[in-house]
Amino acid sequence: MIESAFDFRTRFGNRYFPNPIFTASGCAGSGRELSNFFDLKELGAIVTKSIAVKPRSGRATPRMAETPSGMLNSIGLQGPGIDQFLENDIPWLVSKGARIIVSISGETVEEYASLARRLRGIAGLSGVEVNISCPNVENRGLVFACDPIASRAVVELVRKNMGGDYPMIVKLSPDVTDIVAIAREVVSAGADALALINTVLGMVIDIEGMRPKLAGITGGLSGPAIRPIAIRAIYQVHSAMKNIPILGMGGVVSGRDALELIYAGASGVSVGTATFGNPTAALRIKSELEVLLRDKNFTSLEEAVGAAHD
Ligand code: RRO
Repeated sequence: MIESAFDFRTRFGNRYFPNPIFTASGCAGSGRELSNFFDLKELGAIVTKSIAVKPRSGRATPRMAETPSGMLNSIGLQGPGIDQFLENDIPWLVSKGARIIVSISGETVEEYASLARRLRGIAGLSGVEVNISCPNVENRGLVFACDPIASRAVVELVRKNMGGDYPMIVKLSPDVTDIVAIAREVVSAGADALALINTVLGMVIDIEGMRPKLAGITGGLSGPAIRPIAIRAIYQVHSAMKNIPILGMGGVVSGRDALELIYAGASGVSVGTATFGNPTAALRIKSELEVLLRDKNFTSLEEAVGAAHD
């Protein structure tokens, strides 16, 4: 049987990706473990765990808890710091032929600026995710994405220091009253695209111990429990700015889930928590999505983006 032509590509800023299924930052490190299961080139891109200026050991344990249809984490940006990351992880990912989106996170606007300077002109990158929405910082006042002025300051400085070689995708928090207002602010400050959504702030109490289950007390909720929140955020932002690409994430475990995010307005879909249960989840979701789109007679992914809107 001859397969009909189908264009599965997606675009963020000035880059094309062969398909829209990416890893979600924080759920696959820099891809080393996943590469034991499949060729990283098969995915649209690998989005690395958010990297900070200095090495960080993260928050105290326990820092993960299972919840109904979800998972709570309070990792606290554990990682090797930008120097080690650029020395070890980027060359390794380049050697695997993966398309790489580096996620960065800082505690001050100056830290974001310095991370952006380090990424300027690095060969082999396909984009930078500016994570301004980590829920697991000691001081909630440091969740830049909850404040339009702080969000703008970070995005403007990253753009200025990073230059325009690769797309800047800014990751927002659903824990705000008006996500469209924050989205407008970061886009006018220079973001090429948006990543929606980071985890939702949550908490679990151990009724035997009568204490919070996480040492960090609160954590970020992910998994299918938050999918309707992701759909809502993507739909609202896509309604307001149709030509800004959205990388959607939040509880995607099947091709049908990915299609739901795409119909809401996502141009790409990251798979995160599902990977913990099955390391090949993203690859399966990619095939399921392609079959679904073809069955529904789409000739390209692009035609399906935002299809749930008028
Ligand atoms: O490292 C974390 O605790 C973390 C980060 Br940076 C983030 O963006 N979202 C999340 O749920 N956890």
